[in-house]
Amino acid sequence: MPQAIESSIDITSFSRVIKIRPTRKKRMLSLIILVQFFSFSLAATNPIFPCAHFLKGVSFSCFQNGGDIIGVSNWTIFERQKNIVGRPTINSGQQCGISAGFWVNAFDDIELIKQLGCNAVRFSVEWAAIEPSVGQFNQEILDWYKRYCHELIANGIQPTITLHHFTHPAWFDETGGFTIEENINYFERFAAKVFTELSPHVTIWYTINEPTVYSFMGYILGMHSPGIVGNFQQAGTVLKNLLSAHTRVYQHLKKLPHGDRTQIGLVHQVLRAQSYSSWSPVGLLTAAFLNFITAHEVVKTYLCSGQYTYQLPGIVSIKQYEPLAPASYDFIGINYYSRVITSLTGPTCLENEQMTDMEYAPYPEGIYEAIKDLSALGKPIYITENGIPDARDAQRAEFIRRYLQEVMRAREDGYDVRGYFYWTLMDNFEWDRGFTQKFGLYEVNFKTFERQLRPGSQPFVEFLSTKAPKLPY
Ligand code: GCO
Repeated sequence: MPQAIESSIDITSFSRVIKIRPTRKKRMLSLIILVQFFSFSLAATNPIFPCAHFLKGVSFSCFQNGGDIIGVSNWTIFERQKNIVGRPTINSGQQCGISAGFWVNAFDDIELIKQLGCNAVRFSVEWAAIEPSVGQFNQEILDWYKRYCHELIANGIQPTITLHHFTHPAWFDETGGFTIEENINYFERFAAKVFTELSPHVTIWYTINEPTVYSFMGYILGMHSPGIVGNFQQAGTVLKNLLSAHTRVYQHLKKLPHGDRTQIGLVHQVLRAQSYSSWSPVGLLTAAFLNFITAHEVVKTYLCSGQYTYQLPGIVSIKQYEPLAPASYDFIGINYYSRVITSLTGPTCLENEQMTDMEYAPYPEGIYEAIKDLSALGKPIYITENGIPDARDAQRAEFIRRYLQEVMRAREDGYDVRGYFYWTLMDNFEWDRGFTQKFGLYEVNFKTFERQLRPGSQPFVEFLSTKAPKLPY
């Protein structure tokens, strides 16, 4: 077991972790004093954003940008383990560490978000830092998040918050995590605590990021924490419990002060697989398998009717009915990257397409299809993630142009899309791939922590400079 990393978040502990130079330390100290001064005066006016305009922003998770700094998360345990074939769980044994230095640079980086021209940002809160041991909430870190929200608002950027983005305290996993239904209580208590602290300033909340990805990557493919391979029963149970957790948290938060003026939704990754050839059994079977584990219809049916059905004949059958589910989300967050084309030799692309740095080619029409598909639920949509891994920055500009065109086409066709968040602000820790995938609008030098805007990000900057459409409510 790793040691608890830090127990308090004073400037000294930050600097010890990141080894910043004294001049930088001084600059940061004055910045923190300044931020505290401003946050004090802002707290008096209780800043909040009215959701009147289309949101245009960037999305990131605190763990991916900053790692663990207080408390120990499931990913800190996971990244130190070996997988079932005895290799490090993360690409070449990499570890997240302090990643892009979020916990030190967060306030400076607001300037980067502002320079892009964003009117909103989506980020996650780190449960392991907020509740490092069971039932013990770290008020310092909650206050830090409060100041962070104030500072965003002071810069014209609306903070929107994800409560669970793949990471949680290691102690939660020790209790069985989301494999045990009763453990939802822990998450509900954490969510209520964060909401109570931050809802005076935050109107848009995402309960859980990508429940399906959490379930199949962690319990079927074993590539994400906790690294379990082929356990369909657990994968189905975890997905059920994550969806229940979403519904329960929604119901709970809505009853808290400010609940009625906030919008709360679930973030779902739409990932569809199709076979390159219509006759290759391997391609067809792989696509069917991927479509089963990515469980798109399971989530859609649950949200639409409250019926949860996770079934693979002879292997797993889990059913549950939750009558409150259809009335437990104000919007759907869609994470959309692309589709997967399967073949005998593995993932591929069509003749006129070019692979990204991951195992897929861009498929801009897919984001339109995802919007159209989930619009059937009758709720507003936010694109909560969309981006490209492209280390050479050769495809980024075209990717951004074409996907944004599709999102805007969907709006013109009458679909109720209320915002678009690009994944992601800067290069960061891409889970099992470590630091190999470059999704950032800003390139990060992980030795000096310098951030540099990639030329390919320009079309996004142009999009951000256009006036955000006013929403009709
Ligand atoms: C996910 C997550 C992000 C990823 C992003 C790029 O979709 O897995 O929400 O944390 O980093 O999608 O793969």
